[in-house]
Amino acid sequence: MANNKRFIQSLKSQPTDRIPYWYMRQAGRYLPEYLQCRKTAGSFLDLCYNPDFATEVSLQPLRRYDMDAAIVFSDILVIPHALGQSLDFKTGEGPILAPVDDKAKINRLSLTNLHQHLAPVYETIARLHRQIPATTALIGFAGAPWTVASYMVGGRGSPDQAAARTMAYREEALFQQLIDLLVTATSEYLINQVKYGADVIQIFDTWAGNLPDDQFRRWAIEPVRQIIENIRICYPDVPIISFPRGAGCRYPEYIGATGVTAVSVDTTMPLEWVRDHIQPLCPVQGNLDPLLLLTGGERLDRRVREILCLCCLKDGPFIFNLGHGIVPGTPPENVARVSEIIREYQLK
Ligand code: 1CP
Repeated sequence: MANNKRFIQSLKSQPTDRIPYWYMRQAGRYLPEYLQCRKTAGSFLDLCYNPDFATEVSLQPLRRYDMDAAIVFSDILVIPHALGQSLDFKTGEGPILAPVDDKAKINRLSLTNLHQHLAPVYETIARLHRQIPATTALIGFAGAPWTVASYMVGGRGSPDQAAARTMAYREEALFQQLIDLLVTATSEYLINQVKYGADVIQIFDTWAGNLPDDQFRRWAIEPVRQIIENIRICYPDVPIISFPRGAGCRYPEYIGATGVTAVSVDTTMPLEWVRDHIQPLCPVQGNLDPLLLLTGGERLDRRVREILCLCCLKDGPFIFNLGHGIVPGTPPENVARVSEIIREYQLK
C-alpha cells in the first residue's frame, strides 16, 4: 500500500527516483495566502479548529511547491488545550498558557474531552486524505511529552525550559504524572490521526537538546519510546519520524532506544557525522538552516547542493528538509528555488 508515494518509499528504505522533500512549518506565516486566511478565521486557534481553514492552509504550500508530503495544519499545544489548560495565541507573540505548576492544577487536567476537542483535527486529516494527490504523503504530528510539558509548566516558550526542568528535579513524581498523562493523550491522538488518514507521523521534540544526559533518557527517550510502542500495537507499519532537536551525539542512542523509523536532524549536525553515524541506522531528514532559506542567494544554492551530495553518499535514504521550521519573513521564491534544485538533482 502507499507505494506510489516517494516519501514513504524513502522512509521504508526503498529506492526512489529522486530525493523527497518537504519543509517543517511549510504552512504559515511566510505565505501571503496564509495571512489572509488567518485574518478571516479570527484567531490562530480558530484556524486550527476549523476544518475548512485548516484544510486550506495545509494545501497552500503544496500548490506552490508540490512537496512530497503535506502536514496537517494544527499546533503541538492543542493537546494541553484538549486536556483543559487555557491557551491563547496573540498575534506576533508565541503561545500563552495558564501554567500547570502544582499538584492541584495537574490533577485537574483530564482526558475526558480529549477526542471531542480534537475532532476538528481528525476531520481535517480525513479531508486532506481525500484531497491531496495520490503520490503525496500526509503527515500527522504531535509534540513530544517533554516539549509539550515545558510549555504547560512554564506557561510559554522559554530558551532554557527552566520551569519544567526545575519541577522534574524538585517534584519528580508529579512531573512523571504529567508526562504519563501526555504519553496517554499523545498516543491516542496519533493513533486516531492514522485512523483518519495520516500516512506518516512526526513527533516534534523541539527542546530535547536542553536536557542533561540522565534527564534526556528519562524525559525525551522513554516517553517517545512508549508512544511509538502504543502506536505500533495498532499500526505496526506506520512510519514514525522523530525530531529530538539538539540531541547531538545522542541521536544513535535515541534511535536504538525509541525504535523510531527515521529522524529529523537539526541544523547543528555535521553532515559527515550524519552520513557516517545516523544514516546506517535509519532514514534521515534534514537539515538546511531556515535562516539561509530566509537570506537566499548563491549561498543558499551552494548549501542545498552540499546537503544533497553528502547525504546521498552512503546507502542510507534521505529526505530533504530544514534543520528547524521556516521562519516568518522567508521569501516564498527562496522556497521555490530550493524545491527546484532538489527536483533537478539526479540520484546517481
Ligand atoms: O499565525 C500565527 O501567528 C501562528 C504561528 C504558528 C503557526 C503557523 C504557530 C504558533 N503554530 C503554527 C503551526 C504549526 N506549529 C505547525 C503546522 C504545520 C506546518 O506547517 O508545519 C506545526 C508542525 C507546529 C509545531 C510547533 N508548535 C512546534 C514544534 C516545531 C518547532 O517549530 O519547533 C512548537 C514548539 C510549537 C509551539 C508554537 N506554536 C506557535 C509558536 C509561535 C510556537 C513557538 C513558541 C515559542 O517557543 O516561543
